[in-house]
Parts: sequence; structure tokens; C-alpha cells
Amino acid sequence: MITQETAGTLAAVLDDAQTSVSDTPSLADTHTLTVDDAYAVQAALLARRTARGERPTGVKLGFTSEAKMAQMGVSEIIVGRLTDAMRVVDGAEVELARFIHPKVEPEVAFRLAQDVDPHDPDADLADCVDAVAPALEIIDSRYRDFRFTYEDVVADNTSAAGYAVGAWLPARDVSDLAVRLRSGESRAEGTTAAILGAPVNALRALLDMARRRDVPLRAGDTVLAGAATAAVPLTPGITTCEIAGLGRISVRSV
Ligand code: OOG
Ligand code: MG
Repeated sequence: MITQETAGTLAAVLDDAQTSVSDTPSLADTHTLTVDDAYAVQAALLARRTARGERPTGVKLGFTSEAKMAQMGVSEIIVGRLTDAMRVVDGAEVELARFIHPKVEPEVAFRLAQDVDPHDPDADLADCVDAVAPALEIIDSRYRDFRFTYEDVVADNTSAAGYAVGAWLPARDVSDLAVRLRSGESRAEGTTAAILGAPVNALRALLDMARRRDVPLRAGDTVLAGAATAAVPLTPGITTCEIAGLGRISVRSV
């Protein structure tokens, strides 16, 4: 296990890459990190962000679909943290200059109605969800050429960079809804069934990850279940995610 000090140093490297909008080499080039180490770096990274005033707003899962696993060559679920600094309002402008090499992906968002103790053996996250919405996630790996190991991407807070959530609707079955992403010339189509068979399974997976990785689950938190399709480059213009029965969410990149 790396020391707290090393975790802080590596978090600073990733944080600086983000704030200076410049990529950084894979940590694996210089460090041998375990998955536990990687989550310690992620925690230190979040601590840096909250220390400068950012507020945690939820959690995200990654690599919950075959399409994402195949695109990035990673085949195990990851969990990362969202903050208010990453939030983009529905329809708002996104400044591309803030990012290194952003991509965008279609997501399903859940909202937690209450605090959940992941160590409670009777906890059922699906029971604690009061709303769902279509969402967009902007990912921006801090690693050169978006190339990373599993441990790298965990340390880098799962490439989290931005997210936008559409109008919340009362919780409902979202098991197999058509998903369509349009972004400039890029198109991606899929179904919410690509997310671990159904997005509700992402909630089950999240509860398990939260237990093992000390991720708090709080009332009002947004949960991104993981992209249903591969990500596409985020380029100037309108990006829209439409999910059948849930509506749409758009952002405008400049
Ligand atoms: C990691 C983030 C993966 C998802 O929805 O699968 C993710 C990456 O692809 O850089 O957010
Ligand atoms: Mg995602």
C-alpha cells in the first residue's frame, strides 16, 4: 500500500493536469499501484477539490457496458465522484478550452431520496431512488492519448470532468429504453439494457462498490449508471442524449 503522502503527491499530479489543461503520462510508468492504492489517490484528489470549495454531488460508475469496456480495453467496473464544479445545466454552454481532449457519452441518472448506509445488509439502493433522468457525461482523461491502466483511471477519478442531467421524472422501470446520442457529426445508438443488463443492476453494483471503497451515498445525490454506448469526441456544437420515455438533455460546446 502506498503512503498517504504518495497518494497526495499523485493526486496533485492529476489535479494539476486538470487545472492546467495539460495531459500527464500514465502513473503506471513510474509507480506500481494496487487497486486500493488507486482509490486512495482518488480520495486524495477529491479531498483537494473539496478543500478549494467544491461540493460532492454524487457518484458515477464506469465500464458497466460492453461498448465502454471494449472501447477502453478495461473490463471491470469503476466508481468515481461527482462535484458541483462538474455540473452543466441543461442546455447550457460548455467551454471546450477547460478540457484536454473531452469525450461525451449518454448516461442514465438516478437521484437518491435518502442517505444510504452501504454497510446496512438490508439496504436496497433501487428503493432509495426517487427520480430518473437522461444525462450526458463529459469524460476527459488526464492521461496522454486517453491511454491508461485500470489503476490509472481509478486514480484519475474515472476520467470524470462534467455532467448534465435532464428534467427529473418520478422513478420508474428504465430496463430497456432506446438511447440516442448526437454530437456534431458523431452518432451513437444503444439501449439502457447494455448497462449491466439493466440500469437497476448498476445500483446493485454501486452499493457493493460503496461498501468496499468507502463511498458515501447521500440524499439528493446524482448517480450516473455508466454509458450505454461508446463515448464520442466532444466538439463545438450541440450534443444531445435522448432516452425513449425519459426525454432529452442537450449541451452546447463552444
Ligand atoms: C473512463 C470512464 C468510464 C463510463 O460511463 O463507462 C465511464 C473512461 O472511459 O475514460 O464513465
Ligand atoms: Mg460515464
